[in-house]
Amino acid sequence: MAATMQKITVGNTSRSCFFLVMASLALSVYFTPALAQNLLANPGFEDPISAAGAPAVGEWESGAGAGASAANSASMPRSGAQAAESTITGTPNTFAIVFQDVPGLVPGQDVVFSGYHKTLSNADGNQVRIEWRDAANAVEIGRTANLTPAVSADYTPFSLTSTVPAGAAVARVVYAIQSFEGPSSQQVFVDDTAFVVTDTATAPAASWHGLAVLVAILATLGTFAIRFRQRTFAYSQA
Ligand SMILES: [Ca+2]
Repeated sequence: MAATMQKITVGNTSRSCFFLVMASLALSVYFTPALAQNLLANPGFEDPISAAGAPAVGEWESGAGAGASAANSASMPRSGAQAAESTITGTPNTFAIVFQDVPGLVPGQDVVFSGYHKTLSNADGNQVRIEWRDAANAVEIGRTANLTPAVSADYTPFSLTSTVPAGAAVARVVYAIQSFEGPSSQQVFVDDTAFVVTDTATAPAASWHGLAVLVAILATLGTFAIRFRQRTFAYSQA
């Protein structure tokens, strides 16, 4: 009889604690997804790049001046079936650009815009930058300096780290090529891009995550403590 009672009690306790642990893990997962999640749509350019113009939330947009182009290309993908291809054909003072708007950001957040690029030309007029825009995506707050990473005949990574400035809520990530310093021919491919928040200035998200982990640990410790005490009690009654 005593053994039966003990089994039922431990079973109920185990289920309760198991529930607590799973709930805590769920909380932990729930409050974590904004971290290190790629916030770009169509990061590998497998879907069409739009030419409709800004805004560009949830899609890549392209633009180009005379003698230049930017569009999907199936000739040199790093992964999948397509990449973005930007070209300038022997033309001075022109450009080609692809860009995408990432909304919902908070000033103070550290972010990274990254991807892979390669070229079939010797010219190096590429520019990587983030243009910061207000919450209405109507006004540019400021922009990062242009990153001009070396681009070679094989795909190599590029990465731009920055912090969301005061007043900004949208990051317009830009990969451009240009020939403002004279006529040139350029052919550059971009693939496998990402925009991630690497930490957060929003204390609630960080503290909720920490709290969820703490609850999970305490629930697990509680499970062992309760089961140990009940088994000790059962043995003492035997
Ligand atoms: Ca691709």
